[in-house]
Amino acid sequence: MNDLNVVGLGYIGLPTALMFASHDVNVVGSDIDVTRVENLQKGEIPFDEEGLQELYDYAQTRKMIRFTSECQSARNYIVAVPTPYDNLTKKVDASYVVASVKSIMQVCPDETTIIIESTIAPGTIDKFIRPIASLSGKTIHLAHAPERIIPGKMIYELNHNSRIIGADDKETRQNVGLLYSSFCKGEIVLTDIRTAEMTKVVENTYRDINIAFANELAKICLKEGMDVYEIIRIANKHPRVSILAPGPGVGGHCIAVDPWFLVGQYPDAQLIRQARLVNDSMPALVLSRLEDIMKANKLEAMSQVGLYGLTYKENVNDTRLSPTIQLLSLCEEKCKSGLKVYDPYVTTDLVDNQYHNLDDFLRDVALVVIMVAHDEISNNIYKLSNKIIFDTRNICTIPGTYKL
Ligand code: SAJ
Repeated sequence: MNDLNVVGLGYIGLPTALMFASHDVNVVGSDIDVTRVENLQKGEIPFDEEGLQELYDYAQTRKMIRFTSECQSARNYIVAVPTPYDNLTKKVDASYVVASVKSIMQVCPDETTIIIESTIAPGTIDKFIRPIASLSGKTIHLAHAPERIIPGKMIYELNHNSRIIGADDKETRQNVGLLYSSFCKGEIVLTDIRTAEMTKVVENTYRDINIAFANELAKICLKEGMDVYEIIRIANKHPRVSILAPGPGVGGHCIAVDPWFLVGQYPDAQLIRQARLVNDSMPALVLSRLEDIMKANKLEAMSQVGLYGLTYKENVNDTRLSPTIQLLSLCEEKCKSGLKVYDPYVTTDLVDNQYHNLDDFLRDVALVVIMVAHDEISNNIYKLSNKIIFDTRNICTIPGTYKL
């Protein structure tokens, strides 16, 4: 029998499945997206991540992984599917997790263990998953092992980060801990399911609030004509102060999403809600500052402006909830168009007026807005010396550069 079926082969599921398969665990990776499965069978990886190709090649040569579009019988399951939030209620939308667990129930043997890795609000397993497991009539051991890996450093962090494992009883905790210790070199912390659920959401919420504080400081400093980066740099010399960096907004499907789970469930969580709103307001702030900079430089047409970067952060090709895309949709609402856009990591056409070469892009614009601090632009910053520059990431030291 297969040791493990990883359900959901996205940003988390795929590296996780490959990591287990590279450490002598017999893995089936399944995904309802048939094209993704066929591509993986052919050796095509759906996204770029340092070390992922090597991990894939290694797992394949060891013949420890195969890919299918349906769940298979296995001793253990890991569910790593998306958990968005409901736009209206802000509560977690657990429908993909629920659907995955229902599919697992069709094929799993008795005494199987189902580990949810997807980020979920506290109480989600009790409310949505436990009833499905109970109804099946099989003995199912439930666990929550939320991931903590950061895009751009996923493989390293999979190996080295500490892991939380929440389960009902000591035996399941230890068994799941043992499974993860096949590759995980970090500390494995065993706890109960609700604590694991809450801890994961709290970690991302902490970061969101810290970024919101930096963004709020940027707004205050802008009014006062002060340099927010210098203030944060000096404040961070205090032994107990560590403020993060302001930026054009918070993107990705983790930090911009998970705090909403808490707000949806606990509407009195004012600080968490406010932090989300501050971070969500940043693309609008960048646009209004851009309009001021254009006026000051007598630029009238948006077509003279280029946005550098489409991804949600540096050196990844992930564009989910990207601040640049949010800014572009704000422009459309105002009936403004013509903004030019370039990102070295986005090779398909995603938005209007998108370029695929840095030099072509720079040739056609007078003002460049640095939205993402990819290494490419840091290494070629000299190419901006004859441009008006609005740097939302604080990477450019050319005199006259506008900052947040
Ligand atoms: N950002 C800022 N200022 C900062 C740091 C980040 O504006 O000082 C912005 C980034 O540009 C980006 C967004 O925030 O748009 C989020 O990026 P990130 O690098 O902070 O985090 P993610 O979303 O890529 O990954 C986070 C990580 N969580 C924490 O650091 C607590 C990662 O460890 C989690 O595994 C991941 O969420 C997840 O999957 O939950």
